[in-house]
Amino acid sequence: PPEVLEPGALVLRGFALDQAADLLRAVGQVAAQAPLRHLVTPGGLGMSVAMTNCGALGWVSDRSGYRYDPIDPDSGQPWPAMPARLRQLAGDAAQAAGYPGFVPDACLVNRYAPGTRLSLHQDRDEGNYAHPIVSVSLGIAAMFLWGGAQRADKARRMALMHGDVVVWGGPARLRFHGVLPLPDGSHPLTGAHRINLTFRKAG
Ligand code: MD3
Ligand code: FE
Repeated sequence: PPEVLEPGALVLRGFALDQAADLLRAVGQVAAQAPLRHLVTPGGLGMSVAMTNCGALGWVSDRSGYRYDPIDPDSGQPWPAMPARLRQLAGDAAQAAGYPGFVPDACLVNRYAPGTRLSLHQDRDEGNYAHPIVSVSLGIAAMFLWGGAQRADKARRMALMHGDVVVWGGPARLRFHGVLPLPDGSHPLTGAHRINLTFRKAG
């Protein structure tokens, strides 16, 4: 059963476990068309997380800022379509967490190598905060940081393991969050990496 983290936020431990290999195959097909890359922040630093997208909209960052874009700036082509099994999994997880009817139009693929971290931030580039965000963890486990409504609020730590799905909606939608540096390790499906899929309704 889903475990409530706080009102609006639920973790579904192992929800994606039986589909993990299929999901990673689909991610491989996406990355063959739209390769993983290190985006540059508006401040000019390269992000340590490697990213790509599938779906009608993709999250991108460059010197001019953050945005959702229908075009992959590296190829000049639309992002690869969101594979049906990915969209289906996100919808099923949202439903299991109490958010029926979630149809994501953006799937951000984050790849963490050993030492890669994601500093504390909010997800606020989406058009409508009424929709939840669904996140799927695959491969090496990471320590997730989950804070409050203010950057300075004390953050809790939670291990996110292969196959775990987290749904963030309602009052939890704008929580500060991040990921601690990925430990060294080896996973049969992802090697030294962690792959995180983040599904959003961005448009
Ligand atoms: C809590 N990704 O892509 S997923 C991101 O593991 C991002 O790659 C992390 O933060 C990762 O923006 C965390 C869990 C997550 C995603 C979105 C959230 C937690 C969230 C939105 C609001 C609150
Ligand atoms: Fe985020």
